[in-house]
Amino acid sequence: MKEFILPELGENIESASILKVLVAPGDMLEVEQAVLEIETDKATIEVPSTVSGKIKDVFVKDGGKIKVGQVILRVEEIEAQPEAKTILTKTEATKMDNQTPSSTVTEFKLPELGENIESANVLKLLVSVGDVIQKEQGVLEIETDKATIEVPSTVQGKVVELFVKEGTKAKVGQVVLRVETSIQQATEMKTKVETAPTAQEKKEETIEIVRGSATAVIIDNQPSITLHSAPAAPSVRRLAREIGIDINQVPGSGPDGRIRMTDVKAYSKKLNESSSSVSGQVGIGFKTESLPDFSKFGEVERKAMSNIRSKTADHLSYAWATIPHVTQFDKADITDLEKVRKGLSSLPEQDGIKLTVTSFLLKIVSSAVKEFPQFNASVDIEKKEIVYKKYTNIGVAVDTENGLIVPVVKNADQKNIFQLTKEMNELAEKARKRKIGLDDLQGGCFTISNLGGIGGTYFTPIVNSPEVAIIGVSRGSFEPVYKDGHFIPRLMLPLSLSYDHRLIDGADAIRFLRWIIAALENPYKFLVQ
Ligand code: CAO
Repeated sequence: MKEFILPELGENIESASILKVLVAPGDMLEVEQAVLEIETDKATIEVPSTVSGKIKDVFVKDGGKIKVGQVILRVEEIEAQPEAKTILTKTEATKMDNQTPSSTVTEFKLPELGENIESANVLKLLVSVGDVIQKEQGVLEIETDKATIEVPSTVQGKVVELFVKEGTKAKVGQVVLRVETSIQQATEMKTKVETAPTAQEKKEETIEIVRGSATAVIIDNQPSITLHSAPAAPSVRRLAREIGIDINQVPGSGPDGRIRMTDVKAYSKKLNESSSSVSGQVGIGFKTESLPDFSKFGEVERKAMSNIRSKTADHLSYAWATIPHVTQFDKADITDLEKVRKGLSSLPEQDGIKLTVTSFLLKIVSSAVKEFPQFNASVDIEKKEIVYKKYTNIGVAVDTENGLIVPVVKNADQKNIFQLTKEMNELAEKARKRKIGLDDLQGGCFTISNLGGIGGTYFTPIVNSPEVAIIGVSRGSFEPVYKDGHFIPRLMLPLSLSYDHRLIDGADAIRFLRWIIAALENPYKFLVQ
């Protein structure tokens, strides 16, 4: 009999509420199978088992409380655990021979691949008949209309039949392969023991017994299987896979080195931080390609990156790799705004403060993010929460000799257009003179990047993470606009809104952009509101 207790859940977490018990006495339990759904102060978690066998007793109930270290269930072990080292002595092996070999055959079917995806092309088979596979091991490489995916197995054991071929189509729900589970493998190993292998044969057996990601070792006449698979729950493996991290490289902080969600994130962060080092890793787990020897093609000069450049590179790589970006383009007719701008800029009482398109955008955007709160938010993917900000701090990208800097105009919604312009100019000046303080660069909610003073038609700005949207402004120019049966010259301003599609839908993005455009096109109406 083996007991399974509630493992450590994280720092300062001693207990949890049980939302659902996912198993019952009599069930066959496998390692990694979820047994409980629990809720702590911080998250809702599925607790995966570290034991396998037939469940004899379950000691917890839905709706109850459970403490770390408390016994959840008891199992009767009937087969070797995949993560444990199984050593069969000759006597044990012979004993098994006298029993009817009870092997279980399990089918693995092509799982759901996403909405409206019913089938996929099989690009590559990653396993063969005879291989011993583990859960989460990639068994197929397939291609759908949307992506190329490696399909991980949900079963473990020895592959006895394969039902798909490379270059053919496979349907969702179709049986891909059948596996026979561990007793069968053990029986096979026993046969090898009895034939008393020579040193050379032992070596060959090592390869033959287990292929794939598992390795086999022979200790004297006792073969044993050591499955070198990183111990981690499927959800943790999935996260690692999604962000391009090799789970086997992640150090586990849980009991027996079990890898937790937090370990994968910490490892990813570490990789990210060391991305500028020579380790060959950049961003979140992406390998860089090594550079050619440029001097073969002509003269070159190498210069160290400035601190700003290296920080910008890290920050933008992170934002680009983690935020699913969409950019929406549109144009605003700023012919009337240009008149207002020139008129207001010449007001003597305004102390020579010259208004620009950026001034108007600062004012308008500060109001727009209040009308559309999802644009003044951040995504906390770890906690599956959205953080809505009740303050309005707007960042303005400033081009400096040392690189791009984004100072933040604080509480922009509470300031008039002249105050905003004055503050923006002071911040830009400080940034250019390298006098900007950390405080001026923090706490931004939304960013404006105006390249129009320099030129350009449209561009695709990168969202300034952890913000969720950024507006890019290109050069305003006169264009013929068809109105009342005639083409008339109008000053048109191209706008590019990039947004985080995890939080913002396309329809909301265009509504937000149209709101800004309406304000730019009706400056009097907007300013007197
Ligand atoms: N279309 C047409 N004209 C524009 C314009 C646009 N989109 N934006 C500015 N202008 C005009 C201004 O109205 C001003 O014209 P006048 O001299 O006739 O009044 C002139 O260009 C110069 O403006 P400016 O750039 O000095 O002032 P600004 O307030 O518009 O911008 C700032 C301030 C700090 C945003 C700007 O100086 C700057 O650094 N822009 C670059 C931002 C950047 O690098 N973004 C890239 C980020 S991603 O790599």
